Amino acid sequence: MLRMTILFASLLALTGGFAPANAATAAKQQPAAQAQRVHVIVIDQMQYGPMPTGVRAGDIIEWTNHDILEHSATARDGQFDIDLKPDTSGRITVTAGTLAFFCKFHPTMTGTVVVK
Ligand SMILES: [Cu+2]
Repeated sequence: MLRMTILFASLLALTGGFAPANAATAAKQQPAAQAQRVHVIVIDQMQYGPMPTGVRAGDIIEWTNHDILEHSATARDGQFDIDLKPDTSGRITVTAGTLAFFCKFHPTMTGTVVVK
């Protein structure tokens, strides 16, 4: 019986789980298989620091403002608008796509993160 279960699981893995029930199971198992990671973007001297790479859907992007001025992380597509007073942080959980953002107080501050 155990052997049959293992075989069945292997078949599911091979087929990629096309049936809705299998897809739901795979989706539930995903968070455990891929730990959620936090990617920090430091703001300093009127700039966003280096953009994180290797970001996956479900990860967290955190902006931390080390500057003496207030900044923001504002999505170009309007999905989020985080005000960041000096020495504060804000975070979002990302979905797949290209995350383009800027500072609404200083629009020359821009950043882009690719989420896979
Ligand atoms: Cu700013």
